[in-house]
Amino acid sequence: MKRLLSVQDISCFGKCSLTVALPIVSAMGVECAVLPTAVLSTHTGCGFRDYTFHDLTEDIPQIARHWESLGLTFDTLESGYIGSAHQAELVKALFDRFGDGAIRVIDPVMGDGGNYYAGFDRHFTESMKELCRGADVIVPNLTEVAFLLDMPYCPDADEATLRALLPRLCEEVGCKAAVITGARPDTERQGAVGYIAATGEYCFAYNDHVDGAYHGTGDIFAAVLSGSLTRGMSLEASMQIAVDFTLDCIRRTDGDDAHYYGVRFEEALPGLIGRIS
Ligand code: PXL
Repeated sequence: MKRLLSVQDISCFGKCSLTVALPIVSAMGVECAVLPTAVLSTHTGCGFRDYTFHDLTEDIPQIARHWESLGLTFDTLESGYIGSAHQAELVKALFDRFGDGAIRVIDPVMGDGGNYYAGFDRHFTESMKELCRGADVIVPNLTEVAFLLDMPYCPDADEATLRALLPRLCEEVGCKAAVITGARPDTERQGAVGYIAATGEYCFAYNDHVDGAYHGTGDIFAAVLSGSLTRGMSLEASMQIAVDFTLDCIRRTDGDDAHYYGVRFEEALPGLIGRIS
């Protein structure tokens, strides 16, 4: 069995980061180890206020030391929400320590809808860029692309624009491949566009567009992509599985106002298991 390490926060309520990565990666038949970067009572979006935030930065080197003493290795290293610039440096060191032969997937979680999430700024972007350097795949949304490339947010970037941005991302960030999520080639479709720097190959994965904002879907996309890559699927095949699963989660949540904080991904898991087995 392959083993993946997921490094991101645990938002106790709200269905994002580790509370989606762990069940999704496990459902895909990949062993999922976790390194929580912080414990929050809820995530920081969807109008949640007064949430608790317990930072676990100081635990990271101790956990790494213990794992090293056990001789643990990972097939894939995945990171998502990172709480601070200092924490990004420690995660980078951790990935360097356990990176031998591992696929590194970095979701540079910083914002959405053109805005930073609470607590992030331009200074943090520089640290996130540093963490992305050397990654096998980075998975930014269009907001994060704007921050990484220090350019205006283009929510309606067409395919030609996205094609131009992808090699720039690989070059400026120093990663081997980039996948931009939330791509809208036209009004009907939505999905992801990718680029592999070594070969100059472009990858496309689209499905139907559904209006609205759905919290946690970036984390879900990254978890499925990481799980599929770990299982040895190509980047394009992994992107398509991730796009289709994310859409399935959105469709099941569309119109359910009680689920304003996250998607009903649990009901979509059997379909994901069927698809990969
Ligand atoms: O889904 C991204 C994410 C992860 N973790 C925390 C967040 C967010 C987005 O708001 O607040 C704590």
